[in-house]
Amino acid sequence: MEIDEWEKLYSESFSNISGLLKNINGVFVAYNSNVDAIKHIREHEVKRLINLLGCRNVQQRILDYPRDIKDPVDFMARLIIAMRDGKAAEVPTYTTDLHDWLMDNLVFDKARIGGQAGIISNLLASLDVKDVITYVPWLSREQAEYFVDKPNLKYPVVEDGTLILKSPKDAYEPEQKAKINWIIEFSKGTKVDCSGDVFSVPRDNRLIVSSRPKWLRIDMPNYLYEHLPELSKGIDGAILAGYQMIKENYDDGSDCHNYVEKAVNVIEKLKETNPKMRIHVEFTSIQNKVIRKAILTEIVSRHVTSLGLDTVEVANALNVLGYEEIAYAVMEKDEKSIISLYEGAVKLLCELDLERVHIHSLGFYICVASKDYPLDVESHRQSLLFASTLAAAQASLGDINNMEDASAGLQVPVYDQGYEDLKQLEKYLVRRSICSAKDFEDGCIHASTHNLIIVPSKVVKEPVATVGIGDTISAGAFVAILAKINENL
Ligand code: 8BR
Ligand code: GLC
Repeated sequence: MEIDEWEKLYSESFSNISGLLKNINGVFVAYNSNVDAIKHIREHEVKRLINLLGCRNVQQRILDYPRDIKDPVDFMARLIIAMRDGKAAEVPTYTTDLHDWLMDNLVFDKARIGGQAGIISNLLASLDVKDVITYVPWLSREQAEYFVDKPNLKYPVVEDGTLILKSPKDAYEPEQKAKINWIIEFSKGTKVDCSGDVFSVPRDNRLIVSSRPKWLRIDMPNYLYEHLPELSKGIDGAILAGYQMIKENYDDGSDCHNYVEKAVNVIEKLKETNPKMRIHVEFTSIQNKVIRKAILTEIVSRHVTSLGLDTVEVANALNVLGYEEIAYAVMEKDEKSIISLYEGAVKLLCELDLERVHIHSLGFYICVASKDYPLDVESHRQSLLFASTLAAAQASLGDINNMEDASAGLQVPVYDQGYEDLKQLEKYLVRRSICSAKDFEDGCIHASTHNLIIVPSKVVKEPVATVGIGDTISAGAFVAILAKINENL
């Protein structure tokens, strides 16, 4: 299909899906909402911070590759690594010292809702999805203010033994502190000079410093847990994220296994009255490999139906599942990496016993679905095109407040580089007789063990910000699919 035919399909899919979203009865979204303090860092600011901390110190720490941030030098090292590679990263910090240092030395440009669950809840509520039930175990007053003020966004509480859905603004814990993450966005072309070691940032991206205070728990009080079957009766699906915050060990003697078990119990409880409920997990950057593996093999595998991830996350996931070679090939910046991405998607689908794996990359999306998925490949494709339109709207406007904002994404052209990149995968699949060139170009493939949907995506040349676009893509495609499934009922 030529690019202009894709553009036409984009408009048709957007109008089809936006008209169908009303078919959704409700969606449950948990766990991680936080406040994002966003700073777009400029060349002179990077230079000032390097000078302040000492270039040698920073260079040494880059070699150490800190997996959590204990001091400003760790921060600077991870920032330079992210800028050098143009790759997104999320690194935890366990004290508030860095927050204070950043406030003194950098200051943020704006604060907005953060966390995958927070971003997704606001997006779905803004698109007028019925009953978006959001849950965050640490709902503070400050956090509640960042949720959109819409009657369809609800927070579950239990009063006198009865489940009530309230606005988050009426449900917060007065004593609860806010979780504030720092998002350092950087632009393509920014020059960094660390004592003669000079590079130019290859693409727009960001480093996230994720605050992990001691009270942070991926958990749910028992009284709410007991009401989950009642809550899930009226909804079609759940989007779960935030498991990366599970720690190996806690001060009170509990460990990751306790929290993994709780996470699985919540999913099973949701399915008690609604066994067919579709559950999507949005993956993310998880530094700790023990936790990364436990999330995939113990929470996602068998319990979840759908997984969303970006390319770095695909490599990370494959790595802990024992597919180091494919993981390595995904990260290689050569023509074959897209083939490995596809192979990796199939491995994840089979190994984790999923119905659907959706990979988003800059320029194209690859989705593999099980043969028995109750939706045709054309509907999957419509869902991906709807998601890409949302991503383009988010990248151009920074925020999507309603369907009209979302439709602004249609003005963004399909990225020709992404369209070109797909040709390598086409050659590979056609050569192996997995599909015909025509099927590949239409993006709808029936392979023998799975279905495959591939679309070129819309990319904004100068995005307002990149944080949260992945969440928007995955949530957009997932609810589009729920709407399509309900249309067929
Ligand atoms: P994560 O947040 O999970 O890393 O996902 C980011 C996604 O945002 C990428 O996979 C890419 O598809 C999308 N994206 C980025 Br980054 N920049 C974009 C842009 N300028 N326009 C549209 N999509 C973008
Ligand atoms: C992670 C970060 C959060 C950010 C989100 C965007 O959840 O912790 O700060 O808003 O990713 O995807």
